[in-house]
Amino acid sequence: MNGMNEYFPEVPGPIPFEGPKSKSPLAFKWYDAGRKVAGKTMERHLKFAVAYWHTFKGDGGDPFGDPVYRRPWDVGDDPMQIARQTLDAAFELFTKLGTRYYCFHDRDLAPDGGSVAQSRDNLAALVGLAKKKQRQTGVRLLWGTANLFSHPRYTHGAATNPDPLVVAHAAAQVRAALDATIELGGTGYVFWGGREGYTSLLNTDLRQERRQMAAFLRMAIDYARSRDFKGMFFIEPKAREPTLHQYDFDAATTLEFLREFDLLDDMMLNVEANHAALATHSFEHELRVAAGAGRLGSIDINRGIEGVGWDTDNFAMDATTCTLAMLVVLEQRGLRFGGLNFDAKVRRGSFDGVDLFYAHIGSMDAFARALLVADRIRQDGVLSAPLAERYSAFRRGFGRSLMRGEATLEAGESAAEQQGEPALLSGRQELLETLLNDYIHNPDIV
Ligand code: XUL
Ligand code: CO
Repeated sequence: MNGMNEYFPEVPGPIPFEGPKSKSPLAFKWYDAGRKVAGKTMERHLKFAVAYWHTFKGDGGDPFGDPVYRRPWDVGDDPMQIARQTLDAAFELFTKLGTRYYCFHDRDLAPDGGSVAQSRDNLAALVGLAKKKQRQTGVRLLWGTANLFSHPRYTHGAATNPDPLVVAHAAAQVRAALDATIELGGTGYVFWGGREGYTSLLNTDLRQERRQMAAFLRMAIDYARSRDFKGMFFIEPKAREPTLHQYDFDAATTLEFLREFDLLDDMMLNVEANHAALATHSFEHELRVAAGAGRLGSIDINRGIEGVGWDTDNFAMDATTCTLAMLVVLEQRGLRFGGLNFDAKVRRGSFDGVDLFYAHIGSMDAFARALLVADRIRQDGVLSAPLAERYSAFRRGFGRSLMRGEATLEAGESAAEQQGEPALLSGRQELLETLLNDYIHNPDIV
């Protein structure tokens, strides 16, 4: 706060935990940072990160309307002064809210300086200030990234641009963003391929562009490792928007891309709920595909609006979706390098500063309760026991040798002949859905 301005005077902070009976909108009902669940505190399970771009740089503008938020930190003529004010506001919100992490794009933190050198200097100056604030508050950087999609030069892509000079500008930006992430102790670095895709195949060489993208990622990884970066690289799948088709379409496509170009050992996925919807998948599907490959690294926990075909980035509040997500996270024992980044924005009509608090508090409570419910579901083996039972026959006979890669068609034929027609067993889907509901809605469950 610089000892000068307070940007959220209506929120005294820090937001207290008051429990489910509390009626205060500025208190947590479920998120109790120090509470132990499955051997770890809630804070360590959930690792909430505030998204700098939506929360502090969002202006409520949409394709039909001008900016509507009047943020007290977004005033003045000097972009660097605005950046410093924004940083003050950000750390005020983090400390009042009790969120321990944040995420940013290079251009969120500091303005484009008009040249490679000036942009680099701008970022370095803000990184210096952010570092000081991190030290004062204990708030940490979860991941950094570079905005390679807003500037007009990236219209036809950044790494996948047909002009290598554009790729070179992207390289300069990523180098500075990596330096910033390393300096601030970030445990992750994200690549979201905003414009790495096409709007028409008539002017696009797919093979060429995918090779460019792989070479670019390799360059960035090698640079960061040479600078002793010990964190993880995340790639964030998204099907479309702003391009018609993005090369990191969904988790399965992205895993295949990483495998094809030998990047799988260095990268994990940052799965975003709303992006899953754009690929016509459920959030749970994307999380399970990534986790199944051992590559679920971090999560953007926003939510889309059903039936809407674009990235609305609402705050996640839905109990079922959150519970299914936390089940996956618990199963893989957490997100070592990543966390839960909100990547969500308040609606255009929610323009008060206090709305930012209501939004984060509501979503934190939704995930905190989801964590408790998911833990109980796991402890009681509600889903895991029937699942293990369903595949149990693979522990013996033909099933076992199949899984060991030792089976033959002839062995299958003789098992089929000897054992006759298999028993037809119900999948019990509706029963499982009911059990899930019981756990989610039972007020005594946690
Ligand atoms: C865009 C999106 C980004 C990434 C970071 O849809 O999700 O905000 O999370 O570039
Ligand atoms: Co995202």
